Amino acid sequence: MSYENIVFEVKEEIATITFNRPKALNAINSALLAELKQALDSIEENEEIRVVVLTGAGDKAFVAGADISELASFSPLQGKLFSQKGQAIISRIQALPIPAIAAVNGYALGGGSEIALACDFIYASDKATFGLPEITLGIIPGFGGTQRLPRLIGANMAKELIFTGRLVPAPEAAQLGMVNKVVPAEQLMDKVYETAKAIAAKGQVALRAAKEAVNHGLNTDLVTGLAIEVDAFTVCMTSPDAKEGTTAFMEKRKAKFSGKLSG
Ligand code: DAK
Repeated sequence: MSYENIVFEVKEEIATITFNRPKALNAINSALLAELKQALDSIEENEEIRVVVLTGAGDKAFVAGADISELASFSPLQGKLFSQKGQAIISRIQALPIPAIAAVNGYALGGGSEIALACDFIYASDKATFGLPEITLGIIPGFGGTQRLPRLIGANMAKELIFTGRLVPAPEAAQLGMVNKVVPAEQLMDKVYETAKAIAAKGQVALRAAKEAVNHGLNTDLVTGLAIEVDAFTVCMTSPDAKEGTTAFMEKRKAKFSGKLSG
């Protein structure tokens, strides 16, 4: 499949998905969703890819939400299909076995914030703006915003933002705990790739186990979560990377992980 609404690149074990409809501030339409699904399929099928970065084309927007002109033209059933597809595809970002980093370079509004929230963490440029303004359109966030935002920043703050639709500049989003790091716009991608490379160099079994343990644990009580951690830890102990990591420490050298899922 060729891509027209996103750019999909893989370089040095890091995949980058760039939302690419700059004339519409990278708004999400059905065609973009289909291409995002295709890119996620390619990532899941390629064990060489260790980290995925999501960002937006141009210097103005990450993603300015669902494409309002397309939304306005939908029949109820088309709207339902768009919503089902959108939720499923965006949830797949969170469910990817490898880490996903959002590099938010501008407006991340509505579905754009929701895509960023489905990533494992967010770095933002100092020019970025977040927000769930759906309420001003007479709708509510429909791509996971009512669920992921309160889990990240707490119910009361999330409710205030969802009820008012207020836009939040990146430094405030960082204070709220939505964003891990805010950097000058021109340094954003360098900082993101620096972190992506550091993560990609780690043992692949441990990385996947860590992501799964955190994600599954958040959906359950502490006792069950701790049991999930035990299982994930056990999986790590079966991997050659665990042997290499501990041996390297004893030998006072840097670990050389295999980068493989099996021995
Ligand atoms: N959709 C379509 N086009 C958009 C767009 C969007 N979301 N955002 C911007 N554009 C287009 C503008 O129409 C304009 O196009 P031209 O007029 O040049 O042809 C171009 O991008 C540049 O935008 P502006 O001229 O407006 O640029 P400004 O700098 O003045 O303003 C802005 C930037 C981001 C503040 C403004 O464009 C804006 O407010 N955009 C809309 C943001 C928004 O409300 N986003 C939330 C969309 S609602 C669902 C699940 C999920 C969703 C819905 C349903 N189901 C479960 C059913 C999700 C909903 C949303 O995301």
